[in-house]
Amino acid sequence: MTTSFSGTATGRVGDRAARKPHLAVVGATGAVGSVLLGILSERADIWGEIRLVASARSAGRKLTVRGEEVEVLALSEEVFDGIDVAMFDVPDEVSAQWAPIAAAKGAVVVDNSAAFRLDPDVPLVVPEVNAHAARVRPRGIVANPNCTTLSMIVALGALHAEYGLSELIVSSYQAVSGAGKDGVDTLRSQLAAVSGTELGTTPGDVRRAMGDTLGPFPAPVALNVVPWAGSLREDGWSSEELKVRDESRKILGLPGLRVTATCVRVPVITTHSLTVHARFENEVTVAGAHEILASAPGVVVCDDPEAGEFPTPADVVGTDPTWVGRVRRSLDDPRALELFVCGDNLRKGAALNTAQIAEVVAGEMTA
Ligand code: 2RA
Repeated sequence: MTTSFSGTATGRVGDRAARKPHLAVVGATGAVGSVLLGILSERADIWGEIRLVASARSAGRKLTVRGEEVEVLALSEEVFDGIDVAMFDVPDEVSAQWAPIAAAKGAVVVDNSAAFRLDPDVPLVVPEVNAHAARVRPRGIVANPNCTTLSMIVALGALHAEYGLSELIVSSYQAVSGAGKDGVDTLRSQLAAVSGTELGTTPGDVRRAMGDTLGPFPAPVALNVVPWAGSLREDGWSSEELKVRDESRKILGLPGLRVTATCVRVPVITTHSLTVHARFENEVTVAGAHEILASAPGVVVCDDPEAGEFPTPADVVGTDPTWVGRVRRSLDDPRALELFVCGDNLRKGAALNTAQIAEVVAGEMTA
């Protein structure tokens, strides 16, 4: 069956509680959008109409959600008629223009761009950590954090609730799908080019072989690690590193939290990994940390190095939780833990968290 803009969604606040909320997915044809449609099809079906929206270029395509083919509509003011919740996964400038329009038409926007994350009138929400924040949204917009922050923050939120976080030192090992389809295509073609060769044994040989096929990366990513993600900011920091700092502070409600991040791209398709040095107000134990993490919603502990058990992106990809392993108390600091954390950057790092926020908002509407 094919459905399209039905025009049946007439109600606003008055009849919301009596029916399922209507959802728009803006950016439905993108990499995160397609994961989102899969997630919407897997999770409890709380939505009335699901309307799919994209740029005019993609309008008319048919995508499957909840087992039904739905025609993609071009982004316009009218596509928000009757919509209660609008998920946006589009470039920052598109969100900056269109999220306020959707909100003015009465939809609560859940936005996965960086356009509103640090706006004091926009909550930045990870439901396992600060679901309450989604209730206060002066602009009618709730922001979804960046995938790098999201890949670690559920575990850190649980530890913070018990021990009181005072400092984070983070290194990321970021998958190429964080840089979109171009990132994935670039790694796949570079891997094909290096396969079966002796490349990677003399200075610059991989770079010379790749020529100008670096895609969105400043150096070859196959057979390499690249200490860069995002764009250049003051004093040599990258935008990605500042996001880890600013977003962690806002989500945890710790504006003075000391945070240092170094963001690195690695030849992994999907799933970001991070090493985290987390310092707390109180002394920590590994057994205590294991207990906290094992009972935290959305966290899986995988930590038995003797048996070779720790999370790796190749094992974690396609799953929903934040996976934590290599939990150690710092040798020189009884208040600090060392962790290795993995999370699928397209699922919890983007689409899943967006869907979870939207479910919190929908729950309010139907309560
Ligand atoms: C990246 N975190 O991995 C970015 C995507 N939002 O490049």
